[in-house]
Amino acid sequence: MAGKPPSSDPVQDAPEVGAPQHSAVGLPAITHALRVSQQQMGVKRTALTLLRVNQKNGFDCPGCAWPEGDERHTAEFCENGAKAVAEEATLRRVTPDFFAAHSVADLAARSGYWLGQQGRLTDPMYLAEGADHYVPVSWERAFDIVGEELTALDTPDEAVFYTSGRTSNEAAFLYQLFAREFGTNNLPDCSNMCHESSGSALTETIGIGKGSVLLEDLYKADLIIIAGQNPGTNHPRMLTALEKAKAGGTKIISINPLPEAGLERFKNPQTPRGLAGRGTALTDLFLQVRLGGDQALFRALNRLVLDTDGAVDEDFIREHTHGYEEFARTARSGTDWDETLRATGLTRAEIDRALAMILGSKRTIVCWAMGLTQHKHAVPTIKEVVNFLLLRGNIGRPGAGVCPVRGHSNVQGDRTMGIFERPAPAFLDALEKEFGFAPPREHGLDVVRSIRALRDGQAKVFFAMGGNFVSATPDTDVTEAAMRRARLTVHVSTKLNRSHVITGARALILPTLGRTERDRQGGTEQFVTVEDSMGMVHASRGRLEPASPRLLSETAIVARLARRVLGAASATPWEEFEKDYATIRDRIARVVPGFEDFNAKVARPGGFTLPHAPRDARRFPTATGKANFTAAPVEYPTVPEGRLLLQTLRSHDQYNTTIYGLDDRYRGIKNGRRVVLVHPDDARTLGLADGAYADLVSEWTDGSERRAPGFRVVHYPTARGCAAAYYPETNVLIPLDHTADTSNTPAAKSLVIRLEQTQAS
Ligand SMILES: Nc1nc2c(c(=O)[nH]1)N[C@H]1C(S)=C(S)[C@@H](COP(=O)(O)OP(=O)(O)OC[C@H]3O[C@@H](n4cnc5c(=O)[nH]c(N)nc54)[C@H](O)[C@@H]3O)O[C@H]1N2
Ligand SMILES: Nc1nc2c(c(=O)[nH]1)N[C@H]1C(S)=C(S)[C@@H](COP(=O)(O)OP(=O)(O)OC[C@H]3O[C@@H](n4cnc5c(=O)[nH]c(N)nc54)[C@H](O)[C@@H]3O)O[C@H]1N2
Ligand SMILES: [Mo]
Repeated sequence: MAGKPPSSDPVQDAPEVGAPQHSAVGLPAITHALRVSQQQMGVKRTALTLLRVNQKNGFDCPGCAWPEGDERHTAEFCENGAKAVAEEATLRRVTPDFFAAHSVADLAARSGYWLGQQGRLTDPMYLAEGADHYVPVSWERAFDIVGEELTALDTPDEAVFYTSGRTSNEAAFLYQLFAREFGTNNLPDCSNMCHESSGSALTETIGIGKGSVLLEDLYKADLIIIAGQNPGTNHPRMLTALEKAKAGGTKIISINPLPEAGLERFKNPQTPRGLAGRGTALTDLFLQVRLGGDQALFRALNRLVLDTDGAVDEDFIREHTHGYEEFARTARSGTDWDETLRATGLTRAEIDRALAMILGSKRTIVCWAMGLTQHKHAVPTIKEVVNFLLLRGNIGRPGAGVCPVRGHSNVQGDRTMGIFERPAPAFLDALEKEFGFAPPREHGLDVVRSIRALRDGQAKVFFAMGGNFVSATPDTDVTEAAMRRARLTVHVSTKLNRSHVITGARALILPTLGRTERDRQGGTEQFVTVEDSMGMVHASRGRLEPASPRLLSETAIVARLARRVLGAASATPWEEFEKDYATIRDRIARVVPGFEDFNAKVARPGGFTLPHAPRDARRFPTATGKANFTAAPVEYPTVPEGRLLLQTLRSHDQYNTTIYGLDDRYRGIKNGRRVVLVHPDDARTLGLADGAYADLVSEWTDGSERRAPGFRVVHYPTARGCAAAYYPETNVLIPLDHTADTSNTPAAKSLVIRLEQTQAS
C-alpha cells in the first residue's frame, strides 16, 4: 500500500552528518528509488510505471533533459528519475476537502516539503478576494475569472505568462501563441534562471544557443571536461555515458569546488559489476576551483595553448572564426599568474597537468551546468570556454564541442517553440504569416524583470504554466510581496506548492495531467513531443489513468483559455488544436525551422535530430558569419575578510523546489537541509566548530543584508573561502539585482556571506 503523507511538518530539521561518499549509484540507489516509489504509489504501480520510462513507446522521464541512447535498457531511468516519476504518479490526493480543512494562511506556514508530500491536485480551485480558503470552481468559471482580469488590464503588457520546463512542445507552442495574440511578449521562463547565460554566450559566439554535441560524440572524445555540474545527482544517466566513454579510453577532467561523489566513481546499477564491485573511476584530474574562478582558469589554459607551438588549429581559425588576433593579444598580455592562482585557488602544477591532457586530446568536449551559468560573469565565462574549444578546432566535428547540460526535461524544447521574452524577428514573422495577426515586437519581461514589474504594480496578472515561481526565484521576501500585489495569480500545476499559497487578490489553481498520464482528446489518445539537451525530438505517451477525472491537459487549458479571452477576434482554430494535437504539429512544422514534416518524423521510433549549423556543417550563423572569439576582461568574485562566498545548490533528494526527502546521501547529510558546508580551516578561522549553528547573512553592495537563520555548520572539503547550502531555503539571501551581466540570470552561485554563530545545539 502507498503510505500516508506525513501529518506533521518537520520544519525544524535535525541534520545528522557522516562522511561524504566517493562513488555514486549502485545497489543503494536502486533500493532507495524503489522504496520512495512504493511509498508513493504501491508495488504494482511502481513496476508498471517505471518500466515505461524513456522507452520508445513510453513517456519521457520528467527528471532531466539528458538524452536516451539508441539502445534502450528495460530500466532506462535512474534513481532520481524514479523519484521524479513517483512524485507525479503518487496515489496521494489533494482534494477540495483538503482545502476546506486548511486555510491559505495555514498552508503558507508549512514547508515546501510538506506541501509537496500531500499528493496530486484533483480539482480546479479558486480563492476569492478576501477569502481564507480555496473553494472548488468549474473550469468554465475559472476561465471566466482569468478572462475578466485579463480584459480589465490597461495593456496586455500588464500580464506575465511564466513557463517551467516540463511543458510539452505542443502546449508551449499554443501558450506563446496565445500570449502573443493577446498582445504581449512577457514570457519569462525557468531558463532565465538556468541556462540563459549559455544561450547568451553561445548565440553571440557560435550563432545558436544550443549544445553542439550528440550522445555518440561523448564516446568519440579523447577528453571530456565537466565544469560546474553534479551529474551524479542531477543527470545520473550521464554517468552511464561517461562510463562507456571511459571504457573506450576517454579522459575526464572535473572542475568543481566540491569533490562530487558521482564524478569520482560510478557503480552502474545496470551491470553486475557495477552492482557488486568498486565501479569505474571517472575523473582523471580534479581541479578544485574556487567559486567563480572558471573564466580565469580557461583564460590561463588558453594562454598556455597559444604559447605552445603547433597547438592551435590554424586552418580552422582562418576559415571559420573571427576575432582571433584580438583575443590572442589580450590572452597573451593580460594573463597574470598571481591573479590566476588567486582567482582559481589552484596551483600552477595543477593547471599544467590539465594543459598536458588538453594538448594530448584531438577531440575535446566541455560539459557544464549551473556552476558556470549562475555567476555575475557567467556569460564571459562561457564565452571563454568557447574560445578554448575554438582554439583547437573543437567544434563541428565528431567527438568535440560545447555541451551545456540542460535541466528540466523540455526546457530546451519550450524555447524552440517560442517561449522567450526576446523572440527573434524571423520567428515573429513566421507566426504572423501562419496565423494572420501582428505579434507584438517589443521585448517582454524575463523572470527578474517580471518580479520588479509585479513589485512596482506594473504587472497585475501572473499566470504560470507549471513551476514554483516564488520558491525558485531570488529575494524570497521581495518576490512574495510582489506576488501579493497582483490582482490575480494562476497556476497550472500537478502538485501543491508554495506559489499557490502566496497569492494575488484572487487566485486559481488549475490541475493538469502529468507526463505519465493518458491524454485522451476528441475520442482518441494523444501524444506530445519533447526535445532533449542534445536537440533530439521525440514523442512522449503517458499510460496511467489521470490522477482525477477533472484534470485537463496543459494543451486543453491553453486552448480553452484562448477561446474565452480572445473570442471571435482570433482566427486560430483553438478547438481543433485541443481535439487533435497533430494539427498543432502541422503548424509548428510551418513556423519553426527544423520541424518540416514534423508528424511524419516524430512517428519514427526514437524521433529525429534538429539541425544545428555549427555541428552539422561548421556554419556559424552569427553577426560576422563566423565563430567569434571574444576577449572580455577576466573577472572573479572577491570576498572581504571574515566572509565566505556561498553557492546555493541541489541536494540528492530534491528536484528544484520539490523536496523528496531530507537526505543528501552522497555528501553524507541525513535528515536535514539547513546545513552549510564550510572548509574546516575556514570554519576554524571563523571560530565555528562542526555542529555549531549559525545564521547566514548575505551582504549586498548597497549595504543591505539578508538573513537565513539556523544552519548547522558542516566541516566539508570544499574549496577554500567557499561555502555551499541548499536552494530554495537560501533564496531569501539573493538580492533581486544580483544577476549575471547580459543574461540577467540570478547569480545564485556567488553570494558574499558572513556566518553569525547562534546557540550551539
Ligand atoms: N535530481 C535532480 N535532477 C535535476 C534537478 C534537481 O533539482 N534534482 N534539477 C534540474 C535542473 S532544472 C537543472 S538546471 C540541473 C542542474 O544541475 P547542476 O548544475 O548539476 O545543479 P547544482 O546542484 O546547482 O550544481 C552545481 C554544481 O556546480 C558546482 N559549482 C558551483 N559553482 C561553481 C563554480 O563557480 N565553478 C565550478 N566549476 N563549479 C561550480 C557545484 O559544486 C555543483 O557540483 O539539474 C536538473 N536535474
Ligand atoms: N538559489 C537558487 N535558485 C535557483 C536555482 C539554483 O541553483 N539556486 N536554480 C534555478 C533553476 S536552474 C531552475 S530551472 C528554476 C526552477 O524553477 P521552476 O521550474 O519554477 O521550479 P520547479 O521546482 O521545477 O517546479 C516544480 C513545480 O512544477 C509543477 N509541475 C511538475 N510537473 C508538472 C507538469 O507536468 N505540468 C505542470 N503544469 N506543472 C508541473 C509542480 O506543481 C511542482 O511543484 O529554479 C532556479 N532557482
Ligand atoms: Mo534549471
